[in-house]
Amino acid sequence: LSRTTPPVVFFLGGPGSGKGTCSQRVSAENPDFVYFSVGSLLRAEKQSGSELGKAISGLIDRGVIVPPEMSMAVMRRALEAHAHHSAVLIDGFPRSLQQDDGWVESFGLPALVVVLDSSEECMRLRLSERSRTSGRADDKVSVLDKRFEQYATETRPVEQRYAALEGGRLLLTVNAMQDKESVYQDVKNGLIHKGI
Ligand code: UP5
Ligand code: MG
Repeated sequence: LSRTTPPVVFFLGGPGSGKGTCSQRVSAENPDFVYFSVGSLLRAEKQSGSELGKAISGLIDRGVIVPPEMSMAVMRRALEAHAHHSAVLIDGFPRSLQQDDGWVESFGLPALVVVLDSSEECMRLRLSERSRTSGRADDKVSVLDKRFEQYATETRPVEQRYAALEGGRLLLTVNAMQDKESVYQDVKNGLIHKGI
């Protein structure tokens, strides 16, 4: 992947805001768009039992953001196989200003940053529902507080950075408390508007 490769779209928003649900649907309806969940890539690395996976495991299970070099390593590997797609959708990244710096330095600015905006109450409700079947170690109530704290202190500043950059041209904020269909339509219209 280089600066000349397909437009990149980041999907940000709090835990349970619907990043995965919405970005996977965009990808499913546009097979030419490749989809990556950095969280899923990290969970897969953990399952693999590799040295890196062991290091990651202790962090994600506690809701802590992994060091940027670890997330960049799993993502770089995944991206290299998909450089021919017409757009790259990245779910749940960058998680911090430091990660964003690392990305922009290597690959340049994203074409669009979609922020799924939701109240914490709404997100908690969805996650407690999902926790019954997700099997995710970090869906435990005890870990949720940490995830919300990391979102507020580490990830919100990334959203604010893009809100301020180029007069907010790179940011698309969507009301994520609507039903799934409406959220999807708003995102889709935003992508079309951007020519993606
Ligand atoms: N749902 C979704 N949309 C809905 C709607 N509009 N109306 C009603 N229900 C809706 O959705 C959550 C639930 O809500 C689902 O049951 C869904 O059906 C329903 P989902 O699409 O799963 O939300 P999402 O935002 O993807 O929530 P997720 O829990 O995946 O968000 P997180 O940001 O917490 O998790 P992620 O997998 O991205 O990261 C996990 C961990 O990995 C992090 O905590 C961190 O430790 C690590 N990580 C890093 O260290 N670095 C990274 O760069 C990325 C991750
Ligand atoms: Mg997700």
